[in-house]
Amino acid sequence: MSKEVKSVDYGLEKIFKGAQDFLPLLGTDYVEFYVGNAKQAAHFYKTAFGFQSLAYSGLETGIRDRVSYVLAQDKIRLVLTTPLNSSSPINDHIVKHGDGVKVVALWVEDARAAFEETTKRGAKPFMEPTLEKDEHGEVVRSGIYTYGETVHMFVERKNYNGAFLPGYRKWESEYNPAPVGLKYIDHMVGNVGWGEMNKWVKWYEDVMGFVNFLTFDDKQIHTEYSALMSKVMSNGNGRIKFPINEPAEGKKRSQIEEYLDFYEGSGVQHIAVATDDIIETVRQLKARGIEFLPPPPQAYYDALPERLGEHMKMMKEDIKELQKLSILVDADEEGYLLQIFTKPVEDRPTLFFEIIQRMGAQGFGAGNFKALFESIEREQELRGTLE
Ligand code: TYF
Ligand code: FE
Repeated sequence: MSKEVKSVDYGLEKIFKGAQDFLPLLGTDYVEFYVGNAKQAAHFYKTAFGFQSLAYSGLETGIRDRVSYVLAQDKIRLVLTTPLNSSSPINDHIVKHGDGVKVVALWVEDARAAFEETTKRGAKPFMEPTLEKDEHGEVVRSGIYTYGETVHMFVERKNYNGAFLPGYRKWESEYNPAPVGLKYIDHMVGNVGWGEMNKWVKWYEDVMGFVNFLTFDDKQIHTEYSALMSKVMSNGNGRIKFPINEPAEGKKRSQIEEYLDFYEGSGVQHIAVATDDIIETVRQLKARGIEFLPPPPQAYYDALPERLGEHMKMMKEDIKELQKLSILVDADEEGYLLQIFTKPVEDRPTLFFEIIQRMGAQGFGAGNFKALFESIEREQELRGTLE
């Protein structure tokens, strides 16, 4: 759906040229969550995150075993799916992982070729290429497994002009809370098990043709207590960015270990969504009950002018305003970025959201890692999961 997101042109082309073009990706098509109660989850994403009702599938549309609600905000589409009986395999996913992301769907020109090219390179199939059609046109989908039980679907929308996919009907609702300014998915991060990061880096290189364009080792990403490693994978046009984290040895239990324990395996850790106006977006989200990580200490904001140097002059935002909302700031050669992280949005300390506003910078906020991870550790302490 992120058709209008321009490919990055900040000197990264050279790196992206290393990517292979056997799997051209047009953007993120949708993200599907398996949840215990999709009706209530949909209400939450509408009320608190400002998503709009888009499409529905379930008993009323002839689907007997599951219900799916589709929500949209600008280019972002979320699908919330719940099983309608105990024999659905969706239950097994929920029993093991709790509510979480099952599908990261990618928009392609050719879903059959995407399936062939990736399975030929070793991907484990999830769904053979399947043509779906209704009075609004045709869609071809196929799917492969990535880390854990997570899946990449490939979605080829021929000339489809229905609400979402064949089998769905338009969802008209009288309850339509205003959007909060979320625009598109900037990146989605996976947590994988001990020592598995490089295996999945290689998988994205070999199977998907991605390149590793940023690496953070445990020397860069650590606090007094814990550490992690992270490698950012990107496709050739820079529209799809998948950082992959693995835990590293530290004195106490890291947030990545906490995730792996509670998700009972590898999975999607956070979804970063972009806004053009983070101050207004975060104000709205807070007013609607979204909880963010505790603020960094005063010293973090005191040190900003020195850390940002020249970039301070470019900044349109008032630091006091950012501090009031606990928004974090980082900068690199290309510009700066503003970001903030929610607490987990499930009862298990697993999936959370990042809100990000890029003002040129194409990094991931490495300058914030320490403050961010210390905030997370304060939360872990309250949960008794830091040890
Ligand atoms: O996506 C990123 O890399 C940043 C920072 O557990 C980050 O959002 C990295 C690891 C992590 C939480 C945030
Ligand atoms: Fe992130």
